[in-house]
Order: sequence, then structure tokens, then C-alpha cells
Amino acid sequence: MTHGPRLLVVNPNTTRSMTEAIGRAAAAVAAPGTRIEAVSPADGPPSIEGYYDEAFSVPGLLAELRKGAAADAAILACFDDTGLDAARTVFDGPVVSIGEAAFHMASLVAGSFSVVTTLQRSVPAIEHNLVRYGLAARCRRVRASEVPVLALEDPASDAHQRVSEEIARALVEDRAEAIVLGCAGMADLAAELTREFRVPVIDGVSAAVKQAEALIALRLSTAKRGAYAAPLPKSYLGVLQSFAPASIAAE
Ligand code: 5HY
Repeated sequence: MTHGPRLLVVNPNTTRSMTEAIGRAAAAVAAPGTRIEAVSPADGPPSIEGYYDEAFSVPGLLAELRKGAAADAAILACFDDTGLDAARTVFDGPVVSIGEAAFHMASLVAGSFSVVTTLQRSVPAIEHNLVRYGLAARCRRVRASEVPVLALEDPASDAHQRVSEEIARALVEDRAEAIVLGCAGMADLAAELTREFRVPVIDGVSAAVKQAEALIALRLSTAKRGAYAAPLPKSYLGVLQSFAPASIAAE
């Protein structure tokens, strides 16, 4: 069998069990022959909840992209689209992040959608991304289910119930026509929730896999002139020396 494209799926937090669940969700929708490699850094936060965690997850994310540079495309599996712009300056192939991918997919099937994410502190980053992607007008509201990221994989927690209750509120109060699940850890809930509410419930991991496959099939990749041009070679000091563009360029 001829090998299909290789997709590097990077979970920027350090929780292996979550990375494995993300890998399974990606493989479940990948085309026959597409190879999924799900990875996460050894260094950084176990979950990304807010700007501080986000800042410290980026070096690990960029290190994984460097190690996986041979892949045909990269998928960033954090709903805040953590490190997306920096990733596009250093990865040769297309880079698709699950937040942006889910918003575009929702816009293809509904006039409006609401997002249901984890904690309130994650809401502003998602709202900012919607504005910069030019999709804020399609989003009725970004809601928090107040479920911590890692509770999503704890079968003893009431995480699924709380996400479901927040979706029910979004459909009534926001008059949303579709729902976007606002965390990579919710990937395995989409099918069940779509059946429960009989509206499109979109998961970013599967949306990103299909968009990455489409970009590869169309031989499209990141424009490397302007904002996403390779970083200028220079040396970095201290603990981040190994991240210096100079050392990247030398590889
Ligand atoms: C995510 N955090 O998708 C985001 C969701 C959030 O560790 N994986 C994380 O709450 O911001």
C-alpha cells in the first residue's frame, strides 16, 4: 500500500493520556493511508488554562515541530490555537490549529454557532481569535462549562454532563444553530452530542485533520513571505539558546 500523507498532531500540554486520546480521534477521521503521529512535549504545563499556561507551552510545541519537521502537515491540538503564528514561521508544510479549523467548519454548515469551552479564563483568548480570523460575527457566544481540562478525561467527573448542560443553554439562550467544542479533550464527545441535540456539534481535532488533508491534496502550504517568513538568524541567550533561529537555520 502506498503511504499517504504524514500528519504531525501536537498536543502542546504534557499530559500523555490526553495526547493518546487526541491521536485516536484524529485517526478515526483520517483518510485511508494518512499516517497520524500524536506527540506532546516533555516540558511545560499538564493543561493549558489561560494566558500563563499558554505562554509556557509554546517552547515545547516548537521543539516538537522541529523534531517532526519531516511530516507533510502539522496540527496544533490546543483550542486557543497556542503558538500558531510562530509555528507557521518554522514549519515547512501547512499548519492547521483546531480552533481556527473548527470555526471554519462550523461556518460551512450553519449561519451561527456558539463555542463551549472549559474554564472562563479560556474565553478571552478564544474571543480574540474569532476577531482576528474575521469570524466573530458568526459566533453567538463563547461559553465556559467550568470543567477543568483534565477533568474531561476523568470518567468519575461530571464533565460530560456539564458540557451537555452548557450546550442546551447555548441552543436556547444564544439561538445557536451549531456548537463548537472548545477543547481538544472534548474530541470524543462530538458524535454523541450531535445525536443528543440533533445539531452539528463540531470538534476541532477532526476538522483540522480533514483540512490538513485537503491542503496537502491541493499542494497548498503557508505563504513564506511577510508575517510567516522564516525567523531571522540570531543567537538567543540563556536557557532558550537552543531555540535560537541561528541554531534552527544551521540544522
Ligand atoms: C486545549 N487547553 O484544547 C485547551 C482548552 C482550554 O490544555 N487543551 C488544553 O481550556 O483552553
